[in-house]
Amino acid sequence: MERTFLMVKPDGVQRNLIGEIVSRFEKKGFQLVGGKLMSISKELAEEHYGEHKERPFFGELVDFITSGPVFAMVWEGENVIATARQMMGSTNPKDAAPGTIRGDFGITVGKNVIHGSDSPASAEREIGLFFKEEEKVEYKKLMNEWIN
Ligand code: RTP
Ligand code: MG
Repeated sequence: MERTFLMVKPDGVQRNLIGEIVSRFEKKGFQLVGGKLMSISKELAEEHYGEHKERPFFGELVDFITSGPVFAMVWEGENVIATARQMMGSTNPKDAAPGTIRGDFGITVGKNVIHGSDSPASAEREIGLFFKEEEKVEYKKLMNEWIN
């Protein structure tokens, strides 16, 4: 089953949006496999956002993501990578549709509430960066027979 890495960013944690965000993915029918409140080191931030190293906003991005705790998660389900990106909305909240997380809760591109892996390769890389094997929990959700 497909898995993705999602993270409530420091602005989302400070604004008490962890529960709201977890709830959206739960209600959709995806399954939580791992989750933890954590601080991100500068080294982990630079590695995680390595693809943006040459961009002018890289320094700000690293400063922001290390500015306070984040809630890191692994979610599982059919097409969870692409569907989670749709549920998050466009990177810039000004372009994000109402009903999406960024559309409903974000205002500026720098503080856009949530991160989500953008491809299967990113998901595998990011899950490996943030979660140890023993931090991921295998369990059968009995309710899933109503979804799948
Ligand atoms: P994320 O990686 O955080 O899930 O966001 P994303 O895929 O939707 O967007 P991405 O292109 O990967 O950009 C990563 C984060 O960098 C910040 N950003 N700032 N100032 C700017 O023009 C700018 N562009 C991007 C955003 O916070 C974005 O989430
Ligand atoms: Mg990205």
